[in-house]
Amino acid sequence: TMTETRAAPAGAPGTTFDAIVIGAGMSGLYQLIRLRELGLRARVFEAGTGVGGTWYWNRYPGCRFDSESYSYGYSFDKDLLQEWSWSEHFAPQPETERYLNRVADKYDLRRDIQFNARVKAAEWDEASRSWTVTLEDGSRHRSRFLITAIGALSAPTMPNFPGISDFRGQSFHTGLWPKEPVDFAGKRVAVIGTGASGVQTIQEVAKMARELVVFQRTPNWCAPLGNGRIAPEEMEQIRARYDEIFRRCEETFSCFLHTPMDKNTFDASEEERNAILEKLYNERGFGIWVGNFKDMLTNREANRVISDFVANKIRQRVKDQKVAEKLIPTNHGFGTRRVPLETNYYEVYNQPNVTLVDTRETPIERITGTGIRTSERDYEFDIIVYATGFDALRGAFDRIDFRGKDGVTLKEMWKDGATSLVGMLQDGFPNMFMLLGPHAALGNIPRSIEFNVDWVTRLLRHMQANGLTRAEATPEAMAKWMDHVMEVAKGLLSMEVDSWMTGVNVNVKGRQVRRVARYTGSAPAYRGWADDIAARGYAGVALS
Ligand code: N01
Repeated sequence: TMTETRAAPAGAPGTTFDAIVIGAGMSGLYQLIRLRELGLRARVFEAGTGVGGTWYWNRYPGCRFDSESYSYGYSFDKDLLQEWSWSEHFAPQPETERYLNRVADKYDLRRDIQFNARVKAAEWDEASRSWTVTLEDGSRHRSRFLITAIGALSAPTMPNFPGISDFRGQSFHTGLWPKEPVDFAGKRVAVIGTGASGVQTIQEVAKMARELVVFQRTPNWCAPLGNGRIAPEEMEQIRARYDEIFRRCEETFSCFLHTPMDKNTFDASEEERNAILEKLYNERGFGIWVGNFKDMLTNREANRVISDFVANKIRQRVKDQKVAEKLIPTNHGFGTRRVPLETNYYEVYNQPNVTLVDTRETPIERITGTGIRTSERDYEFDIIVYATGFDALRGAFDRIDFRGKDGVTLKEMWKDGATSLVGMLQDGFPNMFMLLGPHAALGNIPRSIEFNVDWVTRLLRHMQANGLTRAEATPEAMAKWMDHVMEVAKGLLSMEVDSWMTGVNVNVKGRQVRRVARYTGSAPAYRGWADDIAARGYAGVALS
């Protein structure tokens, strides 16, 4: 019965499993379901106390999807799709966390998940062809296969200001938000950072705080989310269209419902162009970014057209033109960094209780016991919110001491930047499979997760069927894939810009010179590469 299995010791020290999965977010949960289907003894180690990954840790006010809810959920279970209702076109975090808990319940997943279990190290042993995983509590666990489900944006980073621990008020990083509600009413609040997390936070906190000061270093190009509630009848219609919705996601460049138009910017007359941009700006979701003219992110002149269009929108929406100009990016074009989607974000700066501080003009010098000191003055706060982002793409890998063949560490292997074979394998690290590893397709992430999990599952099934116990990417296949990763990034305006997408987080490290941090090709091209490897009997993966 359920009670008996729940009562079983969760990974008694020294237990041996067929597969260990690190992380119980969207990747880890789905992988566990598939591992069970293969009849494998699997154990998931999760640092948090609940399932959900991103949707467990990021509980800041305003946190929600930027992908349409119904394109974001799992697609593998038709019953689940029919049973679940999304309340909004872009569901808020509590709903997504409930959804993932529902999945965990439906499949009785928790009995194979050990919570409060942060993985510290993982070491390959060639003789036994197995991994030894060490948790922070010192316990060690062995398994044939090691699957990392640790996320691409999961290692939060703090700024390097002095005095952070001196602050006597409350302070929070958006990506490590407490479970207990934070009361902003009547409080003086600072938000540092204006990426997607900062923008979502600012919109909400501005409604509650007595005083809100936003510390912005680099403005981002934001565009309207166009959210709305989904009435029950509309949800019925969506449910009836799920096959079509997921087929669409499979065809598009980044697995969103939106994809670039088959048209260049200057193919359209100025009048036509403005009409198209106006429509995209007022539409729901990422259309303005990933559903725009197809040359917008490669042709500098085309990019100027859309940048000017959005700059004018900001000028129209913000009353004080000095503030408006501060909110308009000047060092990068529209869409060359991740576009935060917003609901009345710009209007927040028209409120009397909200101030914008440009930290390029007046840099933050330190955090004090009572607030923040800039080069200009001291500010007093009750709450400081750090919306300062993540050590993206590989930060979660760097936190774990991975040791592969001959004791080589993954850090050493990646000292000039991460490498991979289709984002999932790394030579020197046999039987380790990365879900959403470096160079996996990102975009609408769950679509990529499902593809990665299915690909790994298929490889495991192939190994089972053929009595194989060891899989390792070949250096030749790795080199070929990495050439492709470099090749597709050529000519992209986004490659000229510092952001987590180019692997830059100035609190941690600067730009990689020799390698590309993220796969910038299309999701169909990515899947094509990975499927081709499988179709050719795992060419490029040495199996024995
Ligand atoms: O992180 P970010 P994020 N002094 O790196 C600033 C996904 N996401 O958590 O640009 C001053 O984008 C930093 O300034 P600058 C989404 O993919 C999705 O917001 O480096 N400022 C920047 O403004 C997103 O792209 C959703 O100059 C400092 C901010 O902090 C990704 O996660 C919602 C600083 C960091 O922005 C990351 O977003 C939220 C310093 N020392 C996030 N250090 C949804 O779709 C950093 N900053 C639901």
